[in-house]
Amino acid sequence: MANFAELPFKGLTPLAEHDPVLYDIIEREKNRQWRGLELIASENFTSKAVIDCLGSALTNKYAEGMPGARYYGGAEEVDKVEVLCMDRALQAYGLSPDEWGVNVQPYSGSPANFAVYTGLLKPHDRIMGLDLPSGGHLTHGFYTYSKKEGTRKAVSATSVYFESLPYRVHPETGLVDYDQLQRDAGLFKPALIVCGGSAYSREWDYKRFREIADENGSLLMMDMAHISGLIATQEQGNPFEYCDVVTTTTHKSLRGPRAGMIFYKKDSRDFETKINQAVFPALQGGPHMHQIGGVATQLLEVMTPEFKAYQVQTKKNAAALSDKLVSLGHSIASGGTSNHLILWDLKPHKVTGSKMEKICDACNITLNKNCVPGDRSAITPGGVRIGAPALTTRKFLESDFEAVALLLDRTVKLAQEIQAKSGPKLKDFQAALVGHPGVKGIKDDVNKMATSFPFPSFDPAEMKYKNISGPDAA
Ligand code: DSN
Repeated sequence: MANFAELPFKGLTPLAEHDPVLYDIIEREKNRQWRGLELIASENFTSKAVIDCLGSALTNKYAEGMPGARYYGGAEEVDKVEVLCMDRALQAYGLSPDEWGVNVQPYSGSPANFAVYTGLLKPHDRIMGLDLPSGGHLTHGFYTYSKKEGTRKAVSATSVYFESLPYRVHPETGLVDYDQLQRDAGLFKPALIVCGGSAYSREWDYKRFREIADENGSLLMMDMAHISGLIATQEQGNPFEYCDVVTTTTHKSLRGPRAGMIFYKKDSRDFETKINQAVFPALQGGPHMHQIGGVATQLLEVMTPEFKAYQVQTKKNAAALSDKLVSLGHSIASGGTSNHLILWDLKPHKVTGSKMEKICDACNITLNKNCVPGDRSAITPGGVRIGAPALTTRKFLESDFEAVALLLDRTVKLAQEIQAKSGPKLKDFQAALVGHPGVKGIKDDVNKMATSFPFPSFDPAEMKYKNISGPDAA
């Protein structure tokens, strides 16, 4: 065995030297992000400042508890980080510390939502949230039916530990069916109604939600994860006027690191104690202080005029993409968008969302299959979800998004052509994409376009892989 005392100290060895295998994968990932068109509505490219926090000494520190009341010593500096983050979070959303409090410790959005349910509800209390195929999130309560077992299957812990009944979007308008929600809530009497979703391109009628909640003695929670950047800059309606609790992730339109936050109303119901104790010790251990540092520094950026301009441009870009697709004869759910994303209904083209996702991936365009209003099966979604936040961060403007629409139009036509030969099976379709000259043509154009735009987080000039097709290109 080596003599420990004589061994060299290796703690300052850079990753490239310490672990060339992992370093190489990260460099490939950087190249992938730079050379492609990132259209996943929930993703974004964060700043170098945020990345600096994530790779900082803050990751070394345990700090269970709240600032000033930790279970570990040596927390004086991380206390300052968390207090700064909490102060900036309230400021960024224009909230008075007398009326609202915030917990910035959730590791991400799902733990944040579950902490609210754990803190404010009893096991098996009733929840109503937007159905997953209507654009809701798993954590808003979702059941599916298992054909194999012949039973209802609770997919997320929300429906394992609580009873949930979904509300839906109207199959024709694509808008939340508030009348159905009102009728069903009157019967179901939920303890909590959740608004917000992952694939909804229109405004939320918070006033109507509040009325329905009040008719049934329900709490009202908004999960603003997707639109938290738009809300901070008043580019979407204000949920804080009507809701009891507002949760969010911090890495979507807010453009911070991956983390979560819970805002709660301060009043006689003492949500503060209940939510803080649900986060820790009920559900989580030590907060990830490097993430909290990253959120704090992102919130500083959120309060700048530049960030407001970014959100305005994100909306313009999503609208430009939608309008161009419509002008090319495509069908967009609800006829367009009021926020950062669109839902493209591919059923008229007889191409499934899964096939479109696969062919786009092969062309270095990243988006995801998604249910669209009117879909009969959630297993084979009839469309794709497309978002503007990430490419807007890279300085894409409306004309650039129109060019993206043309690339998507070419891609769906190519999908139809390939499917006509491969047949309907996804496996055969995917096999036909490999080495296809049409795919290569689109990919080359995508790479040329994407690499002509700047990139935050890291300097492309310093990447190991700079060939625009990427090291793994066919
Ligand atoms: N997975 C996220 C999304 O894509 O919308 C939600 O958590």
